[in-house]
Amino acid sequence: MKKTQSHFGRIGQIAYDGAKSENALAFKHYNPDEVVDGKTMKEHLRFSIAYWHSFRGVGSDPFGPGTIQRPWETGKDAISIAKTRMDAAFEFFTKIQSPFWCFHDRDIAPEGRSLAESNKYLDAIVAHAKQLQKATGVRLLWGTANLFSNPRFMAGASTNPDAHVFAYAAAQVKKALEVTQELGGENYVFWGGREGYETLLNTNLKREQDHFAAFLQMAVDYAKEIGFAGQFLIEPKPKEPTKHQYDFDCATCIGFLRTYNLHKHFKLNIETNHATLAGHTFQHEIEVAAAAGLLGSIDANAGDMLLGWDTDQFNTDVKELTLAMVSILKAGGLGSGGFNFDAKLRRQSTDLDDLFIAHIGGMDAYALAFKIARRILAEGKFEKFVADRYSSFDSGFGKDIEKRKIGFKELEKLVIGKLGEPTPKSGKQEYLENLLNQYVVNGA
Ligand code: XUL
Ligand code: CO
Repeated sequence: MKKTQSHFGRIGQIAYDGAKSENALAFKHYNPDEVVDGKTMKEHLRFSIAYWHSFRGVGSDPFGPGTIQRPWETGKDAISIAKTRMDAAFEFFTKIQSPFWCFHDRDIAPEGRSLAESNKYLDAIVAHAKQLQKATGVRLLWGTANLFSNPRFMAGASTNPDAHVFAYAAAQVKKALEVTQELGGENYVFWGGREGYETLLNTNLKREQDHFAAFLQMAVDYAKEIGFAGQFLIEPKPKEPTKHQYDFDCATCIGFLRTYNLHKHFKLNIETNHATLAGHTFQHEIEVAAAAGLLGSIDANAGDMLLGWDTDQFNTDVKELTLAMVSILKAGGLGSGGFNFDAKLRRQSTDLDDLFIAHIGGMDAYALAFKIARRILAEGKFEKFVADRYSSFDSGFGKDIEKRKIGFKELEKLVIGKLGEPTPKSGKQEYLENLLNQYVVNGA
């Protein structure tokens, strides 16, 4: 990044200004350098910026073209525009104090007329990204391949009925893995773009799922061959673009990975709006992944409860995020994962400021939720309530059930004998909801 050139005019580095600040361009809760338990907030939260939304998104929707124009989108050819855009991106990552970024291969470099030409373009931009990473200290949380935009992938990539398309997708992921490794990527994501179907009238579901598993195994094998040590992540989503996506939700992915003996090589990248599209809460998906030991990373966003599609909004719902943070912290954190803002500006948010304001809001909401969640866990009220609720399994016949030492016959004898009818015990839902509200209102 040339020190002299700023793509963001008067906007400097965003600073922490405290909870009472009225400055729209300051953090109110995210203090990147604040040390909590021996680690800075920056290290705890591992925020990441999504290149596709923040630097390729223009606000287009099915009813109209883009509304957002960026001053850096000029240059003599596609490669030089891509480089200038990337300079602007790294300036933004630095100014917003995000330690990580994420990309799809085709976000950062233009697609060529052949795969060889696309790879050449990608190499040129990756070399540029490597310099920028070195100059700024910003790291790559994950890389991925876009296997859904080009018309060749209209019927899917690894689940395409045409083996030729499968081969193309394999070649593209091979390269995407190599460049992710080149940039020190800590993870590699598989979001199932068009891996699903529109109608079963033309689909062999079993064969497609077998092919999908074969594809993932090839990725595992190739990563081993080249010594890529990053974590593989699958990102569940129930629908959109296809009517039915194979990676429907966390539970479906866990079943799929275990069926094909891939679970040792993958974890899950949970996106809030994908959880809600599947009819789940964000926290539910985190708990399901954590219970299977597969909690990997988060695509941090929100949907709109009144709309049935993936609106990818910035999440400012502190209560929802507090619940998510409690579950994440209880599970031991995200490891090599992080919170990636897979979120875009609304179509009418056309100012350059809006890009900062949106990320500030998201970062602040996660930071506040993180602190509230830590207080909740330190005080242990919910955990104690839940532990007491299950305490009948801590001793006696309850313990024998958990230890698998007892069966139907013994339990029948107990019920007919000394146990009789169970006494009802309140679940105290309203009490717990009120308690949660108190934590959220009182804040950090
Ligand atoms: C699509 C989505 C993707 C993945 C990466 O809904 O979330 O951007 O995160 O391919
Ligand atoms: Co995503």
